[in-house]
Amino acid sequence: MSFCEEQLARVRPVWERILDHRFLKETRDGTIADQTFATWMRQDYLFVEAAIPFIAALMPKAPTAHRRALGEVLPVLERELELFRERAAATGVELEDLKPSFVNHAYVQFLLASAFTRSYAEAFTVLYVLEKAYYDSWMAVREGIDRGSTWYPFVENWTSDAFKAWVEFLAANLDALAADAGVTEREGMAELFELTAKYELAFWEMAATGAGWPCLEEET
Ligand code: MP5
Repeated sequence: MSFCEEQLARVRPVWERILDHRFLKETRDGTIADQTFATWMRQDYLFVEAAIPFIAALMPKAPTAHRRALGEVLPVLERELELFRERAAATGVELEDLKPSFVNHAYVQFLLASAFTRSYAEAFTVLYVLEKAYYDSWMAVREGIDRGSTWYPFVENWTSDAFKAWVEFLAANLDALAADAGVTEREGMAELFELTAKYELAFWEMAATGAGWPCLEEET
């Protein structure tokens, strides 16, 4: 069993709760409240903005063979931000003056801390899991969503052939990094694998509930 398969099997209870999340089911079924989807859009816009420095911070640690692929993701993320702005303008969602929710803030700090303080293989694990989670999540939405849905362009973004190929590239390279890792580093990779999966679940829950900061809901 490859490292990815082994870890996905280990975190399966978390992964199943991601794929079973009401945010995804309601988006798929067209019953999601516009406000709820808007919460996700606003928070994920901030998350994607933060993913750019996360990728950039991986670069100095990356093996030479990974640099080109990492570099090519940066314009993809900029185009993704354009997609958010285009959908926001089309649906009247405000993307100005956004503040991260508690979960989003913690997740982004975790991304950056992983890139800056952990090994390349450990930080690369975080990248794989967050991309794989989005691929699987939006594939679940794709099974049944009306192609004319206002939100369909997001489904297309994370279920495209190009995105699938990117996730497969990440999986193959994560397996190779794990094969070269010593016991301690592999344990670190497994720890970050699980934490990232838990953050992904927490992110859908935050989007569905609109949870901001504990005790300070008005500040979101
Ligand atoms: C992704 C995302 C996918 N946009 N948001 C969360 C919470 N997790 C994963 O990352 P990307 O960089 O948009 O493909």
